[in-house]
Amino acid sequence: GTIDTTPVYIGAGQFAAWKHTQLILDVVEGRGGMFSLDNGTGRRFLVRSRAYDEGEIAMLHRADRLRAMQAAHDRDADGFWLAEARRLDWSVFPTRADESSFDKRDFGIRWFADGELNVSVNCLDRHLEARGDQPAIVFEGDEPGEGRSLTYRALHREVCRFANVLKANGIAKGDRVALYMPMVPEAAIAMLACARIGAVHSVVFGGFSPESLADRIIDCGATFVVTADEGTRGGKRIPLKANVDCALERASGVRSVIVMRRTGGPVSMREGRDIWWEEACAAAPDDCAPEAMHAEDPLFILYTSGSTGKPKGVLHTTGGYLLWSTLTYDLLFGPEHGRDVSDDLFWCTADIGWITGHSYVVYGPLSNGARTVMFDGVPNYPDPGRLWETSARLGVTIFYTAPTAIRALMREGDRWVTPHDLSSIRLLGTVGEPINPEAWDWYHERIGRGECPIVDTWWQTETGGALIAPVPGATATKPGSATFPLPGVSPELVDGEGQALAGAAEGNLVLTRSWPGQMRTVFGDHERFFQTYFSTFPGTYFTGDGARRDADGYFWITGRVDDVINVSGHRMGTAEVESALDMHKLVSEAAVVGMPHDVKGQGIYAFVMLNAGEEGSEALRKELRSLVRKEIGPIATPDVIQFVPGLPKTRSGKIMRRILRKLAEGQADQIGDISTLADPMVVQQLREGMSEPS
Ligand code: 6R9
Repeated sequence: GTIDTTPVYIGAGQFAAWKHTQLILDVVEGRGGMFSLDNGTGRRFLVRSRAYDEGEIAMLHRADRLRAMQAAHDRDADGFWLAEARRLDWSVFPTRADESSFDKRDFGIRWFADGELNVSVNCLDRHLEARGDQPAIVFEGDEPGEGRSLTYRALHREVCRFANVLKANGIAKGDRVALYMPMVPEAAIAMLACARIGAVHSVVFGGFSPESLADRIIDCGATFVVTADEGTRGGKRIPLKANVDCALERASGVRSVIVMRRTGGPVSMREGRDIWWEEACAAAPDDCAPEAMHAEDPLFILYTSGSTGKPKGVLHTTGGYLLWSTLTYDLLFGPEHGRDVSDDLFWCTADIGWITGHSYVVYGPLSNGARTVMFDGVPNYPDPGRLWETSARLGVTIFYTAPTAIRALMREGDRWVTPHDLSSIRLLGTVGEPINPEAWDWYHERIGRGECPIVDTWWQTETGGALIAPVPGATATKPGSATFPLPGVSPELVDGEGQALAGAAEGNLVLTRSWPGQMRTVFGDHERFFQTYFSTFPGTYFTGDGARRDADGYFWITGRVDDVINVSGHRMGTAEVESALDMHKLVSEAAVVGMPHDVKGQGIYAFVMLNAGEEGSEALRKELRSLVRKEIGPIATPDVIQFVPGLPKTRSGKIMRRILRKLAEGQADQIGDISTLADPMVVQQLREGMSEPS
């Protein structure tokens, strides 16, 4: 941009108002000197200020540091990544960084391949000397104030104990362990214990049905399941152990189930298979030598929905994933200048059943020596003030949640916020879906007092950690934009043919080079990994998202461009919901699309065609809804079910979802060309049927 060389004089107040919204480009002189600002329009100012403090100076250096990181990466990428790798403790430091290729001929993702380390050592042992007595996990239960905190020393001891329990039950390096747990410290303990002995965990969200749990256990070949008697959510109980029993009728490869007592509710324990957590741990020694792992040894498998077929087992490995969760936690949520990471209390509200819970409840914070909150409740229990009451009571300083939660709480009104003193909060974050300006403003004003920066982090299960996000204090934000790539991340927009689009443009979001946190494979199906992500736009990783880049270079994620819908920040493949509906004996065929939803972001709209001669009814709708709940889980329940006489198909028999999406969005007048349909009359029938659905 152009530089206006006439100095503008600003005072402390003006500086404070600008500091989170203006991009500070250069410190021209030192303290009390001159620096230049970019007001977001690309116009640069030279600014002289006499009234800023140490913290503000530090912020200028943060911007400098970020630019220096990017420059170092551009000069010598491998040198940069090896220097960043020093953030971790390695038993064998790697000599090589990126050996990845997106090309079909020598395809593969590999980072730091000759390095060796252990994730639990990085999250625990290395903090013991300086932080042994500092809280690591601050647990908040379903009932307000039901909680406890575990120091790094206590967590280390529990992890070692549980690692010994796993070993005593025959679990060895490389074996898969399924976790079906509430949001309790024991869940993190089990994850870290797996990491300690080199077992591969696969966490299954506690809200998933026994069928979904069985599918995942079978797919990853888990031989061991960790669960609790019951979970509690919003005062209600979830029969976790009973669900496991049900899943194991089909998933017969499981040898043992370890059960922690959460509620004391009744469970049936099968002799020779089921063990109580407390009893097993009481008998276990509390020291356990960590297994030395190769950087590319698997750390975990986490299932996520795609546009086709069953959920994919996303596999992350040891070195790259840990570096990415560690580095991004520090860049986005790290301490302010002159402060220690433990001065903050970090609360990420995600469940550990999702990637956000893996990277920013457990691995990223603990690797950095932070204090991380684990919350086992829901935002509206006992009332819609819960998150704010709890933040105030615990003294949370960094709060990270999903736009859907913000929208839901915003609708409840400010009276749930105002009674609580949120002055401890200094930083806010969002993840999971685009945030709309109205929710952004409310979050900023009501929760962030109009002062806290909002870190909008774009990423995916597949990316391991954030890729596009503002670095607080260094990146000027625009509400609704995830802003710029983090250092070393290379997003590009391409058109339908894969041609790169320059400047301000809208297109498909791809990444042109690997980063350490990238997934390594789809468990058990490497070919599917390549096909899903690298075949659409050869030579690049295709995210499945669309995005826009504005004239200032800011990225705005516009949402999925494939058949994945995002319901309350949870990813769902339309194909999964369809195959659940198809299981009903009266259903001939179902097609599912997303629809706009005020709170959930997207809702689920199902077009259901019944067998010839069958009539749709309210009772059948209820049956179909409960079928989906049983097969997948409550989060997949359709919002609207419309019974239809036919589905819009091409002559080759492919459902034209574009048309269904328009109908579900209430834009029947914008359907466009339907000449390629086998039977264009179908569209008219669908439109006529639209007033009746519920
Ligand atoms: C971390 C996580 C990934 C999909 C992703 C995109 C959407 C995530 C976003 C966002 C706009 C953001 N998404 N963060 N869209 N702005 N800040 O959510 O992983 O469950 O795998 O979902 O979520 O569509 O492709 P995951």
